[in-house]
Amino acid sequence: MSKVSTLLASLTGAALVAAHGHVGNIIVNGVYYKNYDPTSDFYMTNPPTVIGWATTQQDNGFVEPNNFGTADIICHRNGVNGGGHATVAAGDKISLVWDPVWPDSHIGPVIDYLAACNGDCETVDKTTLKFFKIDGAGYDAAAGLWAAQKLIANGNSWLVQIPSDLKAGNYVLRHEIIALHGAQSANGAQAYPQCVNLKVTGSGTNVPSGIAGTSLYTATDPGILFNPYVSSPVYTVPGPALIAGAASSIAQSVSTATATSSATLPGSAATTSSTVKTTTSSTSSSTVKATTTTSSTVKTTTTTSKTTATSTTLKTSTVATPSTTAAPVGGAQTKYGQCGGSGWSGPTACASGSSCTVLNAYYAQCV
Ligand SMILES: [Cu+2]
Repeated sequence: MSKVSTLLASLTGAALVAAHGHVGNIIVNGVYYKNYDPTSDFYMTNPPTVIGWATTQQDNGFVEPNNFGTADIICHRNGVNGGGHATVAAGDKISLVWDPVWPDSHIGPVIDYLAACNGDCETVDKTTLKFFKIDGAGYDAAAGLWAAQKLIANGNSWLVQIPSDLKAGNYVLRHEIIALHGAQSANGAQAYPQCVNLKVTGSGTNVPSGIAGTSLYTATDPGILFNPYVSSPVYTVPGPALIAGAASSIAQSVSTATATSSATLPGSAATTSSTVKTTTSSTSSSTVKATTTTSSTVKTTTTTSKTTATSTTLKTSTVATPSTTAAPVGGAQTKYGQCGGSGWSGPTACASGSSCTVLNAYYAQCV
């Protein structure tokens, strides 16, 4: 690093404003649920009812460590309950897909929590939620990868498993990336919590104890104030311990949606929009492929039967597939995208309406 970039890093390190994304959709057993889109739904008079919580994250931004003791850390800035929920069975896997593509500069952990709503999640007071950690992946020394980098490699998605012994009921899933690219400076980490409402079915009896969202982290936790730019990071994932029996993450794979569903309103039965058949394709050679077949008709509760198989023929009833972010036009980076920094080999020009701004030696962004 040159003296100039060192100086630049020290000057800008405390004032990082790089902002980077939200969960665009959630895939549950092959069914696609739109999430709240803070970059568009916020501006609508009547935004669609979704399972995700509304936020004032119009800039795709983050919660800064100085606000980790405030209600903003619970379900992102000014989080307001999602108007509906998705139904899942205990033990099911849920894919959370980030939009736009998560930038590779934004290294850090990926963490998931659940909190029982003890009633409808659509109306629960978020400050009463007690979160317990069901996964939390940091730096994988063997692979030399941060969890956020694995998320990018996994189609910008993260697969989360609902504990198989979880008691049936309504829960808020709090999924989060904490970006550490500026975390060597005080107040430099960036938390991107995303909340969705789930109705969990099953015969389990376990509701682990949890803690308030405002008690999850402090600005000086070892996993929050942390310099990731060392050769072999030794990183402690912040927050409470994992619940008993949980792993730091499950094997990741990309979920493909072949049907869409809207959020189920409180007190209503779940409906699916069409016949569903899905394939989950593994990106890990060691992972057994899981094939989930879901048969349902309109106005029936989705029922699933699971088998394990190594391959499947997909009967296509094309409905909707997850939206993808358009590639930069003409080689220019899109707004909020990365356009420079140490090791960066991507586009250095910005689309019209934004310009490439150096934030530190490792990162420049179209803003
Ligand atoms: Cu960013």
